Amino acid sequence: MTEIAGTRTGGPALPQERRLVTEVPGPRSRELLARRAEHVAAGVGTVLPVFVEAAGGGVILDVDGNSLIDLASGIAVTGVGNAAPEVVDRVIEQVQAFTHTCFMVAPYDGYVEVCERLAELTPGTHAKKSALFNSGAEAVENAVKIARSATGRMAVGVFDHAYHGRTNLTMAMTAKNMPYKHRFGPFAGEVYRAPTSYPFREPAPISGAEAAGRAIDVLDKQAGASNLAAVVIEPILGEGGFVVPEDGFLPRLREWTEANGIVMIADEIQTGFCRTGDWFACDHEGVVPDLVTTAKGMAGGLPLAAVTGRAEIMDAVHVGGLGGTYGGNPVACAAALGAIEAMRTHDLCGAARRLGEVMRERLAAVRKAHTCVGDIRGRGAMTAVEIVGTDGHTPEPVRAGSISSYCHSQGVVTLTCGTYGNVLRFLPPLVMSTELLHDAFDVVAAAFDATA
Ligand code: PLZ
Repeated sequence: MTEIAGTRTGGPALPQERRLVTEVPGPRSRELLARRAEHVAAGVGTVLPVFVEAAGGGVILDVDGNSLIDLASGIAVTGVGNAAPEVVDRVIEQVQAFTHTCFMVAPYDGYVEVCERLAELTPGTHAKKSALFNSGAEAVENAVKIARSATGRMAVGVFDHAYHGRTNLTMAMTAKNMPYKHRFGPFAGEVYRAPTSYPFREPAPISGAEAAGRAIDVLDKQAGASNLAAVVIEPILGEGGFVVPEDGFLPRLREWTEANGIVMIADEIQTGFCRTGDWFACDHEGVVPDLVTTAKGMAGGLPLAAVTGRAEIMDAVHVGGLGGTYGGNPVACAAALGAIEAMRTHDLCGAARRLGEVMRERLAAVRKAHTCVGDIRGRGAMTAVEIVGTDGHTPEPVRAGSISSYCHSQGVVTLTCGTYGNVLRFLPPLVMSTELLHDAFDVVAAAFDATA
């Protein structure tokens, strides 16, 4: 594929550096922002004020020639790096062969191969099957459909601070009103919400098993264990603030769901595919859910999502009950196979752990000078810092926003999250060098000083 390699404009060959040649946003980005304002619906928000020309490895090149360090990965998607060669080569090969037949009309092997990989990589050694979809929200909806069909029950248990998507059912499952649900109701019924384990915000220390007991009590009282088709949980909260539950929380929930015939669905859409330093966040405590939802990191930037789980649960649905025109599109499947190959050959789980250590070390140094650092948390390359007031507790979303905006102006792409909007989260591509990450964190550290 040398002739194709010669025409590459993005990917890891882009100089891996932060380089500002104009103010951010520059004149060309400003022009495009004006066109965007005229033609794109206002409800679609954007974090970064620059338009993209190319991206690769750990940088994003904007239309004014600025090279920004990417600490977002398109919200935990391009873990393998933007335009990763393994992804690009397979996509080109596939797109030249055929772009679409619809797997429900005429099948192709890429779909089956992705399902094989998912069976190998997701937690547990039991017989598994998968179904492929286009987005995370669609995967979560389908996981619930499958659990309902398999159990003949209707109720769904979810947690405080959860994020599961923007469709009607997944809005109901998502905890936060603004911006996800505001004025969009009525929402789907039979969704019951339980407290999670949020170590930093517990009024008093509570063990993981106790926090699980507290959740189980709510679900049992409000829905009734025998009415629950599924309990859906993000093993580490994503949009909700990168909250890592106390050890023992997930295992206790697993025990209870198993004992009560409730399908445990792990939403690994943000945590999956090496991000946390394991293939999946559930691996950390050896928890084996019945179903796992995946998307984001799986396909190196192409839209692909999956539900993977126990063969007998997956097969409970009648033939024709699952599908969609584009689900498991051949180009997206080719991208996933390339991305998974890249994760394996470059040991991106190991890379995620190393990047995480650097980030936590740098944030610990920031904490010494800034009392607004309430909590540093996460796992692997899914790391965050919660920003609080002088009382060490009150959420400070404005300060978090200013720190993030300062980073953008200096050429570092950062994101915020959290129920209170006061969490800065860092999701670098897993292929980023530690040198580049250090450069990015020099800016992050300066942002704390500049906004103090
Ligand atoms: N489940 C755990 O993190 C997507 C949302 C960005 P889709 N998170 C990013 C936004 O503001 O829309 C997500 C997730 C978890 C489900 C989803 C939904 O995945 O591919 O965005 O539908």
